[in-house]
Amino acid sequence: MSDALAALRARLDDLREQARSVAAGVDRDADLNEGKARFLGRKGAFGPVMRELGSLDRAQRPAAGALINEAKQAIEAVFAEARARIEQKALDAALEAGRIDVTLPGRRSAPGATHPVQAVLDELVDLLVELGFALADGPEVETEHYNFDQLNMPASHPARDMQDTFYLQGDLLLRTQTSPVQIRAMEDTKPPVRIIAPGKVFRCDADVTHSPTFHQIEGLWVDTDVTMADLKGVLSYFLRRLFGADRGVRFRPSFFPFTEPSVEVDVEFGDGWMEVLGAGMVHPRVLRNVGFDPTAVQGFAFGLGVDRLAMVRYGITDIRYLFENDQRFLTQFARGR
Ligand code: FA5
Repeated sequence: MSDALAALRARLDDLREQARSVAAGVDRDADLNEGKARFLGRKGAFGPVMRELGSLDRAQRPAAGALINEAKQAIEAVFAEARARIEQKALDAALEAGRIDVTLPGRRSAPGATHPVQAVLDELVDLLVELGFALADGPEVETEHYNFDQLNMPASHPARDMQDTFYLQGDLLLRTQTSPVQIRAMEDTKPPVRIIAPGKVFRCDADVTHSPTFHQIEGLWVDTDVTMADLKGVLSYFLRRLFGADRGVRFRPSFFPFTEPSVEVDVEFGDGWMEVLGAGMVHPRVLRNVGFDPTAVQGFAFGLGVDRLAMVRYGITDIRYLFENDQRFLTQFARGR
């Protein structure tokens, strides 16, 4: 080999050595690209080498060209290896960061549960449907006409004070009871009428047995020969099915403008009694208000306090537990706990 070629080889070997040490020192993509450009880029170290090729003897040029190509390829390989190393390192870091320890205990999702009020409501509705009552519905935002007037409580009637009312605009209000659904049902159907109407009602009321939003189920049965004995029979049967035969139940005379006679029903609870419903024989004036003839048809109606029945059912002593959404209270009703 001529001196010129030997010198070229030495120079190329030196470049390879330099490239190897540059490639070994980079660990970021950008540095790698910059390092590679220093050797193989347009203005890289091979530029001057190529220019020198022209000053060699023509006979030596092929051998020199081969040496240069070989060196270039070797340097390409050095940087390709460095790139693979950087990529592998990035992959390892990503895998490490996203590592899942399959031996850790799983995160348990808390199972939901039917709310005690909903559970009792469903149970009551099932029982009443079994007794032949059909479901009816009415709006929560009512008019004074349906919530009061048609139920024999005209504007001046003192009984309106029995239920502290949330009034809205005009003659609209939040219904204080499910009884307006009685009127709507009787307006829609000729006798016999036998419906129940579960739903939310609202009163400006709050203590251990009174909630501002609570639930009632209205019941109404109008036909040609419905009597007070039917009322007592249906309610007694219903309460026995709910609480068993041993639970004390008492009927007390009471007053509602839309029933005559009227009763309230208490069930034994703790050391005393819990009032759970109001009921009575539909007042003749109410029947007339919807176009029925009170000499031809009679009926009974009742309004169950669902939240109170839930309290008795589950031994809950303060109604506020039912709507405070305290998990410690609610999870007690989750099945399988
Ligand atoms: C009424 O609401 C009548 N509409 C019931 C009725 C219907 C009578 C049909 C005759 C014929 P009263 O205001 O008593 O009545 O309420 C009925 C039941 O709802 C009560 O016995 C009680 O169980 C429940 N209740 C009343 N106020 C509240 C309250 N603030 N929070 C929880 N439950 C209540």
